[in-house]
Amino acid sequence: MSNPYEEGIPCLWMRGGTSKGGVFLASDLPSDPQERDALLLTIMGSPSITQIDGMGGADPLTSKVAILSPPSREDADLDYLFLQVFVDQAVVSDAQACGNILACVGPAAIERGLVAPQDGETQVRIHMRNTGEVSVATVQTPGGRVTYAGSAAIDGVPGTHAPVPLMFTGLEGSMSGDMLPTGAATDMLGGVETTLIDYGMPCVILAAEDFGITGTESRDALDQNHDLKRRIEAIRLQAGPLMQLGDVSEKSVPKMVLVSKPSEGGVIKTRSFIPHRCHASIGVFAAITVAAACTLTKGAAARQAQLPGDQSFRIEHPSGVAEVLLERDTQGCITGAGTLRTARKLMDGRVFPAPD
Ligand code: NQM
Repeated sequence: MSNPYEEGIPCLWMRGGTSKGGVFLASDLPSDPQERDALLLTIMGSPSITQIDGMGGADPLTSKVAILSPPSREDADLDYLFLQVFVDQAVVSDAQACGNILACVGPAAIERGLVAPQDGETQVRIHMRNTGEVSVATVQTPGGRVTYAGSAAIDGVPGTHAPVPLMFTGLEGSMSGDMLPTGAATDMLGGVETTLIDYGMPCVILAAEDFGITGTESRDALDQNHDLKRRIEAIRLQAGPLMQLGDVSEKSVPKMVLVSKPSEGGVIKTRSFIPHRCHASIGVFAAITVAAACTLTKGAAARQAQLPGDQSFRIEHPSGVAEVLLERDTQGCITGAGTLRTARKLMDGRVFPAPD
């Protein structure tokens, strides 16, 4: 029987926020998840640290996939499934969301005819299948066409582009059931104080100083610090089951976030491991979760945070600052969150899996 994918698979290659990946329609991919994942591994060129035989960029941030399909619930315009294609392991994981790739989902849904554009701006309600929430993205559509040009800038991406504001509600316990899955703001793991928290992304918050570092080190320096990475991974493997995530040895969650005092006018400084490489900036949901951790009464984030007088939480990271908006009620409980991202269409064509 001939290979149905021999002629290539329709695909958009897009940047969303500070990440990059392939955007597919579910109807263009195998419906069997195992068959689909095997195909995506060959498209990205995984497993291989260089991903030389595929589209992946040899970095978890550029080895990502979004799969779009018609909505499975009435309060959404489409479904979005995020898949992390591991670079050096034959693993494709749906066990996390991605708020950066989410930024290109609204524009891609309009480009692919899943959502009708308005003249001016188009609000796209995106059901994030990984975690179950609906996010609202606002896409610039002057004259009923998506535009990627604009004056919005985000740290970690050169130049300016059209803004894509993203708003969220109901992020508490996105994968862990509760915002504080152990019921406590702090737990001792591996001999250090940790905060196990999930407000959009399961994260383990750690004080950089507890690992003998300042928290201002570069991504490369931290990636070379094998002793640090071993200690962090041992804590991560213990945290997984405590966060209702099961055995996380082959999962990309929880993310491990080292925090220290801010030095660039932000709320807190971060260095995050996602989970085995240090992030060049910080994930969207990880930044929102760190902001939530800053509002707790205990823990390394709360202790070192310089809380803002308004809703704007600026989270410092290795390439600048991520802006997070946290809405809180009069009791201080978080009721919603948001962030500003940009996106860009890089390629619209057909991608070819490895020949049989
Ligand atoms: O936390 C990287 C990214 C992400 C995920 C990661 C993300 C998020 O920067 O919402 O965006 O944590 O694996 O794309």
